[in-house]
Amino acid sequence: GGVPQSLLTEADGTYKFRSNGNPIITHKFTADPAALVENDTLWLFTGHDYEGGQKGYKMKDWLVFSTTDMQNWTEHPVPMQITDFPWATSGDAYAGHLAKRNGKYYWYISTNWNGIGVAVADKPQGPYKDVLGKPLLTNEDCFASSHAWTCIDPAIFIDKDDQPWIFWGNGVCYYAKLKDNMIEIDGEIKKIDFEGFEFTEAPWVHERNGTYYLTYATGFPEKIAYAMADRVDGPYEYKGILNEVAGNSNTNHQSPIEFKNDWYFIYHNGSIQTDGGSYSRSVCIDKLEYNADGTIKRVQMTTE
Ligand code: FUB
Repeated sequence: GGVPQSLLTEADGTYKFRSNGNPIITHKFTADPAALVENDTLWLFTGHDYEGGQKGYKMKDWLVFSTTDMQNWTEHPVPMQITDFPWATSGDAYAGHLAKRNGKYYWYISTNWNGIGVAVADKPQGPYKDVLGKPLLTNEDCFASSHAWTCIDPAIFIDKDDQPWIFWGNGVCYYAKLKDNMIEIDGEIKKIDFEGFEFTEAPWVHERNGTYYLTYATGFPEKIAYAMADRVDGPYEYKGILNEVAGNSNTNHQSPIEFKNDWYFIYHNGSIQTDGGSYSRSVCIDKLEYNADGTIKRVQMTTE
């Protein structure tokens, strides 16, 4: 394969491209999408699989893209690298999530073994700086410290009362309150549990019309499932599968988001993989549609 890694052509270091269906980005491999909407712009933060025989999730940096119409995209200069977190000695840039609070942008990131960190910036496109100089959460912070892979995949949700929450996990889904400063855990770390909950990783919480939705990866190869609740901390009720990527990617990591009165389901698949297989992923976007009772329709994927 010959996907160029650097096509940054504009004087300001950005690269403009148009997406023609899925995957929306074809000049790089991208994974683990996390979207943030601000005014008329959708910001898309992703992980970055490498071209050329990457084996395992060996990712060195994260990427940031923006669009106002879901077709014309700007890629911004690389906003953050795993080496910006010197304590992340395992050196793998795993899934992250963006949150805006008090005029600042907080990027919660995970690393393969060293836990979850948080970086801050004044603008969505960065540059981002490690705030704590150490992890916000480590495997030891989780109850099942014997399960070494618990501490990945942060997801932030700021509730209507302004309370920020963090969800994360692998195998077990943890959650806790964040303090208003966004960089300290407030109180107890708890676990999500409900009938039919088979949690692999990639939690994401969103709210619509007073209903809270927890979407997450289940099984392996992964499908995205969802559950509904009346409160952010549950109890959640399992509601079913939203999508599965057919055979070309073991992982599947979703970001459901409302933008300009439509809901979108952003995820990744392995549809343009070359020699990387499951380790050469690409972000895709399809519509997310709700039924009248608030349940979500299975996502109609426009490309496999
Ligand atoms: O990209 C590395 C890991 O694979 C993520 O943290 C998981 O969600 C899965 O997509």
